[in-house]
Amino acid sequence: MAIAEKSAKKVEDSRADREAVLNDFRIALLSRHASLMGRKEVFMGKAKFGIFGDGKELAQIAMARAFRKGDFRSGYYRDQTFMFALGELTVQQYFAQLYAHTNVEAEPASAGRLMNGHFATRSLNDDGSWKPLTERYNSAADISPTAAQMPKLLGLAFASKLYRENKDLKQFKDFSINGNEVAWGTIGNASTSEGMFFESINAAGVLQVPMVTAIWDDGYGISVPKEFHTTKGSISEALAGFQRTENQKGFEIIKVKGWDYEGLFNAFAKAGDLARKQHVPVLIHVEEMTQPQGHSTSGSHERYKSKERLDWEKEWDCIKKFREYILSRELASADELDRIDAEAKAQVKKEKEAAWADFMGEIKQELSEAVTLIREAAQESNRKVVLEQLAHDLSKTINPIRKDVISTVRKALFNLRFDQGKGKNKLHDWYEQQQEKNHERYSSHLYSESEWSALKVKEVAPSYSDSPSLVDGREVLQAFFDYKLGQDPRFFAFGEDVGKIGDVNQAFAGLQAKYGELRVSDTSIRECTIIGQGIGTALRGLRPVAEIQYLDYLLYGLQMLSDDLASLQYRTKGGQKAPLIVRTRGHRLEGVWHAGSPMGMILSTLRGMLVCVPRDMTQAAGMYNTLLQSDDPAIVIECLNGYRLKEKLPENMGEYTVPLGKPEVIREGTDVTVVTYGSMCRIVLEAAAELSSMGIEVEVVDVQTLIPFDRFRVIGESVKKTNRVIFADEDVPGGASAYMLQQAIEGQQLFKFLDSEPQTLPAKAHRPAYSSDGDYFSKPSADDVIEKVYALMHETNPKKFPKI
Ligand SMILES: Cc1ncc(C[n+]2csc(CCOP(=O)(O)OP(=O)(O)O)c2C)c(N)n1
Ligand SMILES: [Mg+2]
Repeated sequence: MAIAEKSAKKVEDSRADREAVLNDFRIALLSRHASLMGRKEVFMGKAKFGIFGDGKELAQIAMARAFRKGDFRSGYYRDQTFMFALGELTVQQYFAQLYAHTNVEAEPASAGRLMNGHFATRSLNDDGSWKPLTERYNSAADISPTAAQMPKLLGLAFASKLYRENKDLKQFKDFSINGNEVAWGTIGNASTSEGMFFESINAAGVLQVPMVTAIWDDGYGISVPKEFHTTKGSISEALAGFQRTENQKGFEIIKVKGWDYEGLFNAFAKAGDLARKQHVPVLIHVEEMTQPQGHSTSGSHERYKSKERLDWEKEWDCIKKFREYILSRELASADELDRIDAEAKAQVKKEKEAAWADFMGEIKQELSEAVTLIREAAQESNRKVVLEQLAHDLSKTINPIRKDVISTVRKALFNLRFDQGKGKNKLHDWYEQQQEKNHERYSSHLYSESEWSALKVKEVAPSYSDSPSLVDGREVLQAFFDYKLGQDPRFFAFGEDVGKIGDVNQAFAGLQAKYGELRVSDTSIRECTIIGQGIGTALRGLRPVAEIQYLDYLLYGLQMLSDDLASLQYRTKGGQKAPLIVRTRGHRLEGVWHAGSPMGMILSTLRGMLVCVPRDMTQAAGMYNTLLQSDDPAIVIECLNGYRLKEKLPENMGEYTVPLGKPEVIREGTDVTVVTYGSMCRIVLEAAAELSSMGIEVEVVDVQTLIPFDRFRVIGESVKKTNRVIFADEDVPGGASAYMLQQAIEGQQLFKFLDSEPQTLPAKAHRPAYSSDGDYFSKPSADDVIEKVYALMHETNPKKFPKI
C-alpha cells in the first residue's frame, strides 16, 4: 500500500472507530434511560414489576460485538443492552413487555406472558416451521430460576460439536455452518452458587464445547454480598482449577472489569475466537459491575448497602467511566456526549409512550365496545339502573386492564339472567368472542399447534409375519433405534451408560459401534444437564433422545423439564420449540429408588410435555416413532421389568406408529372397567383371568398415554357398558389414579353412567420396600385387584358374590 493510501486508511479507521464508539455510547444510554424510565412506570402503577440491566451495559455491548449470526445466547434478566445492541429488541418492545402487551408483534419474546427482562428471539415462523437460524442472532427464551439458563447453554454449545464433527449433519445449513456457532451464557455472580452452574461448567469442560459463560459480578445477589455466596468471594478464583494448561484441556478463564471498555472488547473478542475456532469453553468473570437502581422494583438497596458501597457504585458506574474514556481519547466533546444522552432519553420517552398507547389502545377499544353493549342491554332490562352504573364505572376506569372489562361484562350478565332481550344476546355473544380471544392470548401453545403436532401423526398398525420371531422386549427397541439412527442423522441418544454398553438394559446394544460415539453416547452422571443438553440441541434443530437411567432419578432433571422445556412453546407463544424426547424406565423393580412410579409428580409439573406410559416395548417403539415425526416434547416411561419379556417382533419397524391419546381395550368384559397403564397392565390382566373364573368379566383399558388422555372416549364407551370403573396404578393415593379419575369422570361426564362409586387402586403412600415381599406389600398386586373388583361386585350383588 502506498503511504498516502495507508494514511487515508488510518483516517478512515479512526473515523469508523470513533463512530463505533459513539454508537456504543448511544446504546448504553438508550438502555440506561430505558431502565430509569422503566422503574418509574412501575412506581406509577403502569406495570406490576420491573427488573433492569443498569450497571451492566458496557460488557453486554462488548458481548454483542463478538456475537455472530447463528450464535445463541442463554442468559438472564439483566441482558437488555445486549439485545438492544444486536438490534433484536427495540425500546418499544421492551416497554411492551413491561406492560404485558399480549400482542406478539408488539412483544415478540413472550407475547406478554412473562414479566420484563425475559428475552427471546423467534426461531419459528407462525406455522411452527423453523426459520434459518444461521442467518439470525438467536436468543434462547429466558426463565426466572437462577442458573437455570446454564443446562440449556451446554446443549446449545454441544449442538455445535455435533454439527462440526458429524459429517452427515453438514447438509443442515439453516442450523449450523460447520459447528462454527458459539453459545454465549450470562449469569449473575450469586447464581453461580447453584448446583446446576457447577454441573454445566464441569460438563462443558469434559465435552469441550464452544460455550462462553460471562458472569456479571455486581458483588451481590439481592441483599447478600458475594462473600456469602462464593468460596474466596470470587468465582474465577474458585474455578481456577478448570483453567486449561498446555497439557490438559479445560477452560480458558478471563477476568475483566465491568467499566473497562477496551478490556471488555478484548475479552469478548478473544473468548469468541477461541470458542468458535477451537471449541474451547471460556469463562469471563466480569467484576466491578454496579446496580444503580438496586436489584428490582421490589425493594431499595439503601437498606443493605453501606454508604461507602453506594458511593463506590456511583464512581465506578460503567457509563460514567465510558464517558471519561471517550473524553480522554478525545473522540468527542462533552457537549457532543451530552447531546447523545439527551437524544437517547428523548428516544426512550417516545418509544415508551408509543408502547403504552398501543397497549392501552387495544384495551380501550374493548372497553368502549363493552360499555356500549351493556348500555344497550340496560335499555331493555328491569336491572337498568344497576347495569348503567356498571357501564358508567367501567367507562371511568383509569388505566383499565382487560380484567376490568371482562369482569364488568360478567357482572352485567349475572344481572341480566332473567332477561330475554336482543341486547343481552349481543352482550353474551361479544363476551364469548372475547373469551376465545383471551384463550388465544393467555392459554394457547401449551402443546404444539403446528402441522407437526404429535396428535396429527398418521396411525400405522404394527404388522407381523405368519411366524413372527419372539424376542426380548429390549430387542424390539433396539430394532427401532437401529432403524432410526440409519434413517435420520439428526437423531442421537445419550445418557449414563447409553454408549458403550447400549444402556443398562441394552436397547442400544451394539449401536454405538455401528453409528459412532456422536450418535449414541455416554455422559457423566448429571441428570440436570442431560436434560439441558437435550433442550439445547433440540432448540438447534436436532432430534435428541436424552436418557434418565431410572424414573426415580428424574427428580434431578425435573426442574429443567418443568421450568424450561414444558413451558417453552407456551412462554414464547409458539416462538421456539425443543422437541426433546426423554427416555426413562420405572414403575416396578426393586426398592425405594428403583421401583417408583411418581406419575402424579410428572403430570402436575410437566404440563406442556406429552407423557407416554407404554405397557411393553412394542408400544414404546411405536410411540418413539410417533414422537420423532412430531415437534412436541415428551417423556416416555418404559416398564423397568419388561426388557426381558418376550414380544413379537413387528415386520414394519420404523413404519408403525402408536397414536397418542388413544387407549386400547386389552381385554373385553361386561362387569367392571379397570383403567390402567404401564407395568400394571399385566397385573390387571392376570387378575382379570382369575376373576373370570369367579364369574366376573373385567374390561381392561390401557390408557397408553396420560397426556394426551383418552381423546377418543374409549373409557367412556367401556363404562357405558360396565357401569363400574376402577383406576389402578402404582403411584401414591391421589396421584395419577386420581388424575385419570378426574379426566375420565369429569372430562367425559361419566357420572351418569355409573352404578357404583368410581374407585382408585393405587400403591401405598410410602415408597416401595425392598425385595419381592416389599413389592407385594407396597404396590398393587393381582390379589389386590381381585379383591377390589370383587368387593365392587359384592356390593352390587351380595348373594351372587358373598363376602370373601
Ligand atoms: C432458584 C431461584 N431462587 C431464588 C430466586 C430469587 N432471585 C432472583 S434474582 C436473585 C439474586 C440473583 O443474584 P445474581 O445472580 O448475583 O444476579 P444479579 O441480580 O445480581 O444480577 C434471587 C435470589 C430465583 N429467581 N430463582
Ligand atoms: Mg449479583
